[in-house]
Amino acid sequence: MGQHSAAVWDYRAATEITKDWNGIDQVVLRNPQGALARVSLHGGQVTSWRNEHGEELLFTSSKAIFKPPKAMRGGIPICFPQFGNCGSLEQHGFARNKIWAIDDNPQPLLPNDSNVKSFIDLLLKPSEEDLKCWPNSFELRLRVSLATDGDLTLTSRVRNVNGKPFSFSFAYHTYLSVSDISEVRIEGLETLDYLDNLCRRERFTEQGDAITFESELDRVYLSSPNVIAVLDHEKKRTYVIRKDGLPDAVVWNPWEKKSKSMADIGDEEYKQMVCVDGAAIEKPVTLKPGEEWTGRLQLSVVPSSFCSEHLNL
Ligand code: TA6
Repeated sequence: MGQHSAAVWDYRAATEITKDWNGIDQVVLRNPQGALARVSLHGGQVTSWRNEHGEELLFTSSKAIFKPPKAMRGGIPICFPQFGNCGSLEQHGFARNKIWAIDDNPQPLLPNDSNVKSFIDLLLKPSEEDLKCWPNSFELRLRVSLATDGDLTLTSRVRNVNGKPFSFSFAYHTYLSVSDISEVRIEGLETLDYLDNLCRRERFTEQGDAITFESELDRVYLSSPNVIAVLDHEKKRTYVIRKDGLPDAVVWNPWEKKSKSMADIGDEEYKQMVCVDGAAIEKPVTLKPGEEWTGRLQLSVVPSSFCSEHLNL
């Protein structure tokens, strides 16, 4: 019997660099089953994550402005070194509005990365302009990886490159694609305290046995568990968000009125999206010279039946 040669996975072919519609480099990651992720060097932003059937799992607004320096509305913008507009910088910080570089000195894969089939390492260092508005000597590295089972993992490392100590907040501003926001349930955030951005960031305690949506919702859940489930009723599938180094979770849907006031989202598109962001907001991260912080986010999709039986939320 002929020997079936074990197909050797070509990592380099699985990570392709192309140009996007603005002529900006983007990296396409693929796995053997046909799943795919796209990462733009504009902002280090994941702009697409598709399963092996080609279904898009991240929301992208049909009216997104794909023009620097504005971040594209959708995908996973990187919010650093500030979340929100409570500091001196632009809303959600400058990282998502800068052109990143491909890190030509990436860390090797680790033994527990055995199921990673394609990855890219990006690097953001402050420009002279950045140092004028945020005078801190940092390096921000982002690894985006796609695994055999289609899971998408983002690992960010912020290092204080021997400057004075500095503090920052951080969020993976994750726009998940959903069938109908009014039939979405989020599990794992029950009983937590949250800051309500619709009530001057006042602190409340979640009373519900899950988060559901009937109007605009904009909250930062504090000290949240590292596993959160976002159930899409119509598709009977659940996004499982696993995080590490990211104690808080932002949940946001603009609903109808806010959407109509935003130029870069369709009036009805709020129905097809929900933001659930792994974040470090309530207690900013402080790094002394030479110290490094790591924030990791893993996104999976499972049948909702699996979720309720196997995820002890
Ligand atoms: O909580 C999420 C949030 O801060 C909302 O208040 C809303 O502003 C959203 O982020 C979108 O922000 P962006 O700057 O991406 O338009």
